[in-house]
Amino acid sequence: MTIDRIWTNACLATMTGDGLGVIEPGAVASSGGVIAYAGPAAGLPRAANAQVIDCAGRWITPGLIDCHTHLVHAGNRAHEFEQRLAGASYEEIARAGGGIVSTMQATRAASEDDLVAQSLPRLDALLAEGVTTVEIKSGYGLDPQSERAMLRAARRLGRERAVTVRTTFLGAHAVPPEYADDSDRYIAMLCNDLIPQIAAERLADAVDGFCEGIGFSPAQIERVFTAAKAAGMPVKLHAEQLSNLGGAALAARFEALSADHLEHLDPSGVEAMAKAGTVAVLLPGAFYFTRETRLPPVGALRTAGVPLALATDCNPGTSPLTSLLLAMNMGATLFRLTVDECLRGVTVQAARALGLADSIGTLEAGKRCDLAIWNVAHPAELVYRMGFNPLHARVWSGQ
Ligand code: DI6
Ligand code: FE
Repeated sequence: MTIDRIWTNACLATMTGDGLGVIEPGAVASSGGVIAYAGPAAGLPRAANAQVIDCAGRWITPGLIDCHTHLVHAGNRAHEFEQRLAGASYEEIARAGGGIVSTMQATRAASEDDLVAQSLPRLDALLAEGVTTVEIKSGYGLDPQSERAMLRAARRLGRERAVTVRTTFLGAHAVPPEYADDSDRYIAMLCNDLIPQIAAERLADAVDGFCEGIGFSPAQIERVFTAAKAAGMPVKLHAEQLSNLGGAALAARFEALSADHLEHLDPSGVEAMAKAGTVAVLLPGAFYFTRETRLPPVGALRTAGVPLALATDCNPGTSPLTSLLLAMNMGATLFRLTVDECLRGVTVQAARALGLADSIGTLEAGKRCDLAIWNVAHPAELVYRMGFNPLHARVWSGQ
């Protein structure tokens, strides 16, 4: 193993163990894009020909991971934002044909090139804050051709930038107008045709759904999950965002990677998630933007030992947010997460939520060398500030 790069004179927040895993002074060495060493500076292996980067006392964290986004879509919904400011509710707008369906129309009308072009600025905003892995969902095409175009656009984003993209098929996001009077027939199309096809084309790494009164019932989601599992794909779920339909417990029964939102989660859902090891992905941007007042049961999740992740939920309707740093600040301020929980929520726990805990999320030998190097005196500053970006440098796969 030849060490090719070394970062010295740094403070490390490795995210190993229960907390931040602080090592001061620390150093990181990479070999072929993988971490060869992350630990006390004194233990750094010798490497005669390595490039040495002096971090001048800066902090290094694992590259940040945004584990729940809908960042590929066309258009925006600023007009619905204005309607909501005038008193309309999100559900009213959705039931009147706006909401997800209005973004669907814009997304269907866009070419794949358009989708990439419109989504790149959102991706770039995340990368500028040290994100090295991002999950991107489909769910605004809602027909076979447009859903696949969204997933291909997402994969292309991962080739256009130095970032890992994980794609998620969210065909069960909303009922498209063609199936308005027969959502079961839409679900049958997803299960029988589209999921097997997407699996065969390797377009998605996981399957998600929207389990909600304005989305799909638990019975319908169960069919989607059964088809996903049959096609060899892990599942996750938008659960208990607007109401309690028992979605998180259903997800846990299918060994879901994560259940996301969870404002209306009840104790039995918490227990089911804890037993299954399903990660709770909290989305404070959506909570803030929809002016939700019901808090997810953070204390109960914490007590039960459910891993807590944080993400932007970047989407045009309920969370037009492209800052994972601000999501951390909101996680602390709105949801009362600790600084350690916020930082672990966008690194080690977000990696778990994507099923990538073996390869990213901590600074440890053997993990991919994805780093964020920060101009801060203490990691708490990353959670504390609002709208300030202290990123010094971003390293993806050792580069
Ligand atoms: N929950 C959300 O918050 C987003 N999707 C979902 O299932 C909202 C999507 C939108 O309004 O466009
Ligand atoms: Fe979402």
